Amino acid sequence: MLKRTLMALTGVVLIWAGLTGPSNAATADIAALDITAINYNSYGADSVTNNTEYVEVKNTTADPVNVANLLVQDAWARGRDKTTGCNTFRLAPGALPVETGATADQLPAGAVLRLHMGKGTAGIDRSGVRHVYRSMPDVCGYHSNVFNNGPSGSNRWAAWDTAWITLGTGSKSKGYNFSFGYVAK
Ligand SMILES: [Ca+2]
Ligand SMILES: [Ca+2]
Repeated sequence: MLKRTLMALTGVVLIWAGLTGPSNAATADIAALDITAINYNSYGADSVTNNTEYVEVKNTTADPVNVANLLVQDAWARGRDKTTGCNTFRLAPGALPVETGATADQLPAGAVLRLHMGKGTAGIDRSGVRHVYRSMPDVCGYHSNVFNNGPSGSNRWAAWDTAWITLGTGSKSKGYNFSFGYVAK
């Protein structure tokens, strides 16, 4: 009888841990992130060697947010539920550049992170913006540029697209028109 009671109590503890564990935290975390800018057009020719595209997110809360496994997709990837390959960027655990001594994967309160769908070296710039990169293959989008076109097929040259960010079970998106300029805010 005592053993059964202990087992029941253990079950209660495990359920409680599940309710307050990472999955719930991740849903709360996406609410803490806003898409603050999208560079949908590289200045100059759109090529695999000239690809400046990025999605910028900001932690708008007063607490750090764990951004490990943050996923970026365009409308084409989102519509096909693609989480790897073309037009996707999954931020690997440990890939976020952090200040010396800071906890891995934690985007500090108020901090800005740019996820570049192009070539580059991860780092924190003088303004404190975190930069991470995924070099997109030439076969993806238009010579590796994925945000300056529609989903695919007859829509390939559509003057619009949508950037999606997903963390855990929560997602946010921002649509824009590819009409003028280079960066949508
Ligand atoms: Ca261009
Ligand atoms: Ca696209």
